[in-house]
Amino acid sequence: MDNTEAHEVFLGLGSNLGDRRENLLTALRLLDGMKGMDMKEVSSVYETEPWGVLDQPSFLNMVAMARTSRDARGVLDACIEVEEEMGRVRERKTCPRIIDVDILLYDDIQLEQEDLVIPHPRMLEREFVMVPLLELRPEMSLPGTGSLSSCRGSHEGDKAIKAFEFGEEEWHG
Ligand code: PH2
Ligand code: MG
Ligand code: MG
Repeated sequence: MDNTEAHEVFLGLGSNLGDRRENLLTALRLLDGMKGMDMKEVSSVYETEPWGVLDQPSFLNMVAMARTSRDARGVLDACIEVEEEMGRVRERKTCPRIIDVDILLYDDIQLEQEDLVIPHPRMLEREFVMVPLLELRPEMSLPGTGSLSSCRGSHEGDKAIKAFEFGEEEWHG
């Protein structure tokens, strides 16, 4: 038996290609079904304007919290496996994608590796991350940065519009 309760990981999910709602749901179910991953909480789903490269379709974004027995690298493997299983094609870094799953936070670790930086280095600037994250954890603090509630003023949701919520029975197998 693995200890799936050991660590808490927050994931950012996004889709701006195909059936975006279905893509998010498929990703949640696949992640929940992976060894050592137990999906616990999901935020509402937000319609968001593309950030960075503007010339692409708008996104649906959400944040999910899972308990896991995997280490951070193992969670990254799970994220990539789900993206690949869903047929994501990595062309340019910024092109439209059926699914993107990023690690935002893993317990309170700070990690800086070539392909894995935790906390996610750009999350504080991104409404499509901060609005759903603060929905789940209004009192969240970030290792190395402190309380996030001070960020709330600059993330009032004007570019992340709440679209709908999934029912737990939809994503919890
Ligand atoms: N992801 C990006 C770049 N820009 N914009 C929105 N609204 N949502 C995303 O998930 C997103 C983005 C790169 O991962
Ligand atoms: Mg991303
Ligand atoms: Mg990614």
